[in-house]
Parts: sequence; C-alpha cells; structure tokens
Amino acid sequence: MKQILSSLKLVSATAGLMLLPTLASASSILESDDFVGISFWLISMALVASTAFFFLETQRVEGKWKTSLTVSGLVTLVAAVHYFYMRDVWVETGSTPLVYRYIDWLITVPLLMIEFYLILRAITNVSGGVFWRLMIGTLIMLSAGYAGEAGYISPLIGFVVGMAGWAYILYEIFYGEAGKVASDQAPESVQSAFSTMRWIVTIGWAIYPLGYFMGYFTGAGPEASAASLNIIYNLADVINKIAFGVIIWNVAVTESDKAKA
Ligand SMILES: *C/C=C(C)/C=C/C=C(C)/C=C/C1=C(C)CCCC1(C)C
Repeated sequence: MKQILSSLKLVSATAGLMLLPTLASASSILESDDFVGISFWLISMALVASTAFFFLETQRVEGKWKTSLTVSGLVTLVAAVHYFYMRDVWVETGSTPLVYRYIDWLITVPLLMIEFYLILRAITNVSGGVFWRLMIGTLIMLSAGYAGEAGYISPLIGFVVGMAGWAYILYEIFYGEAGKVASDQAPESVQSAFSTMRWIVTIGWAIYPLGYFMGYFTGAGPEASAASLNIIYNLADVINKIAFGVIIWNVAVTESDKAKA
C-alpha cells in the first residue's frame, strides 16, 4: 500500500512537472490576431538586424566615423534585448511593460544624444559642455517621467518637469552651441544629417509625452489605451532608433567616400 502510494505520488509529480512547461508555453504563444504582440515581434527582429548591419558597416567607414556607427548599433542592441522582454510581458499578460521601457530609455536616449556630439566631433572641435548639457536634459526628462508614472510624484508634476528637460535638449540642438557649430562649420552632408536628426528629436520624440498625456490626462487611463499606446511606441522606436541610425550611417558613408576619392 505504502509503495503504491509513493509511486502514485511520483507519477503525479512527474506528470505535473511535464505539464508545467506545456502550460507556460501554451499561454505565451503569440496569437495570430494579437497585433500589438506581432508588432513587438517585428520590431525585435528589425532591431537585431539593424544591430548586425551597423556593427558590420563600421568596417566600411573612416576611423573618425566608426564610433558613431558603433553607438547606433549599441542603441539597437540594447533596445532589441528590452523588446524581447517587453514582447513576453505583453504576450503573456496583455499589460504594458512600463518599467522595461523606462530602463531601455535610460540607456538608449543618452546614447542617441551622444550621437549629436559625436557627429560634430568627427568634423570639428566641439566643447564637452555640449555633451553634458544634452546628458543633463535627458536625465531630468526621464527621471521626472518615471517618477510620475510610477507614482512617486504626481503625474502632472512629472509631466511638466519632463517637458522642461526635453525643451532644454531642443534648445541646445537648435539654438545652443551644438546648433551653432552645426550650421557654421559642418559640411553639407553633416548639416543635413544634423537637421534631420533634430527633427526626429522634435517630432518623433513627441510621441512619448503624447502617450503619457493621453494615458493620464484624458481620463482614458493607461490600461485602456494600452494596445494603441504600445503600437504607437513600437512604431516610434523604428523611426527614433533604426531610422536615426540609418541617417548617421548615411552621413558616415558619404563623408568616408568623399575622403577616399
Ligand atoms: C528610443 C527611445 C526614445 C527615443 C525615447 C524617448 C522618450 C522621451 C522623449 C520621453 C519623454 C517624456 C517627456 C518629454 C515628458 C513626460 C515624460 C516622458 C518621459 C514620456
């Protein structure tokens, strides 16, 4: 009797263990009508491919452009890994992976800001102050936004302070030292890249505070607008991370070929 009981226990424990992963993976399989989940998958893969591309292309450009391309690859690499996690959170729970987004932003946004500094550095002398001002604006913008969303401060205060940080960044790249160096000293290809990057930071980035605003101040609540918000954020990241990198790749290749000719 004792033996039968213990072997029964063993059988059920084994069956349970075998069932566990089946259950877990059953719930995490992407449904064919989960378009938000599908967008998470598409962007993850696009980010992986872009990373490979940017890293490989560093071999093709002149030395002084290599760092810019490496940083573009780091942005898409860090984002790709976060997208894997965000995708799983979404597919398993249908909820917004807020904390992963902010960790991703905390690493990728400063790297994107460094790109402004790097492409100016590649063509002329530019002070370290540009770098620090862009960094400070970024940190203010993101920490205020996170504190507001996570409930450490009121969402309104988080929003207002976050907007001030973003305004500071925009001021620097349009009218500050960075903007002046670009318009006074940069060759044409760099000027046009700089100007497109600037518009990405203005228009492309506006999507994130807009999402914050819709989530907190229109009465819809962050959960109600979760699906549309995630699709919008995902598409925004294609422009703000991949297209941004491609612009830098383009100017690096153009300037390198010019130097070779
Ligand atoms: C690749 C990810 C990027 C470029 C993320 C950018 C995020 C922002 C520009 C966020 C901005 C915010 C404000 C301007 C105010 C409200 C809070 C934020 C953090 C959503």
